[in-house]
Amino acid sequence: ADGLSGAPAPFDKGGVKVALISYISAGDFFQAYQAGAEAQAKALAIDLRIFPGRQDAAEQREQILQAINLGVSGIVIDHGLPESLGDVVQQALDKGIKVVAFDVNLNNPKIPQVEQSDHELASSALEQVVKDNGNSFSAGYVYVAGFAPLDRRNEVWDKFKTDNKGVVEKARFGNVSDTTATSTADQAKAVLTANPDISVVFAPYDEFARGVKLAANDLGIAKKLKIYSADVSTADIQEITEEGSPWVATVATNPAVVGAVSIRAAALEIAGQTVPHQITVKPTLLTQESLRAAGVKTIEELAEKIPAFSTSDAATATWIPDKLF
Ligand code: SR1
Repeated sequence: ADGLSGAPAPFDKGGVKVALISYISAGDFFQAYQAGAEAQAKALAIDLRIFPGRQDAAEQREQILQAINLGVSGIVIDHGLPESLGDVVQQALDKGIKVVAFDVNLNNPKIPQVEQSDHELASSALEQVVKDNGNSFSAGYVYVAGFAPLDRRNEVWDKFKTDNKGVVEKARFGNVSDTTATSTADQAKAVLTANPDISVVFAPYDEFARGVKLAANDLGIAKKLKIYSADVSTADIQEITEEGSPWVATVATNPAVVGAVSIRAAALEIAGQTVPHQITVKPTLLTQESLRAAGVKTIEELAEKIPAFSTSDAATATWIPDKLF
């Protein structure tokens, strides 16, 4: 295998095997995250082995054991349920394999944790909610417990309600599966029909927001609803900016950048270089108004206008190529 000139061992020789083991593969966010990881791995001459996620904890455990048997030098774990991963991850660490976690709290000082600053993400979205709606309204909230980023965003939502007594959460719903958007749409239809006074929905995952928008359009109530989310993709930009869309703001990173950062963290660990325990990729507020005004139609166009969407200074080193998009 060809190595990377000027890189430390083992990257100077090439052929370093790294596994990317995801809990979820469906949806724009996870596809873009994987694409970013692949691009960064290619730039580092890493032999990246991708294990697709099917929201199956037992399968994810099995995949970690398979990666150990493949003789990988590093494993990136993208989401998952911490309670089902601890022992197999420990087996990897015991074999000298470096592990990086994205959005799953593995609570181990040897494992760098990558996240998108979820508290800041949720706070920024809720600041926009108040700007647009004041602090007295009936809300719907989309949440599924057990996913680290959603749990962190939920901490902010809970505090927001405590601080703003005029905000009444009328209904809480949500579903994470391989059909998150359509299943959430079915739930949202029932919720919005039963609670016609809901004027704001906080849906901090783009698949949730897409589901709520679908329901609002089907019910013909898009005009009287405002949806606030996390995440962005080319398809999301289209849905946010289209005429009459109730999806009015999102707070997001470029998931491809987050995927690249995760691989860089693993590479630094494998090379024996310092990696901070907490690695954060900061999100940016994107309102419907700002996207329309900028005439942005794709995530690539966003990356041209906002530097944080093309690269991050997290987990970099002079020997690591980081201009990928
Ligand atoms: C089910 S968890 C979904 C979230 O994971 C990533 O953090 C994305 O931002 C997405 O919102």
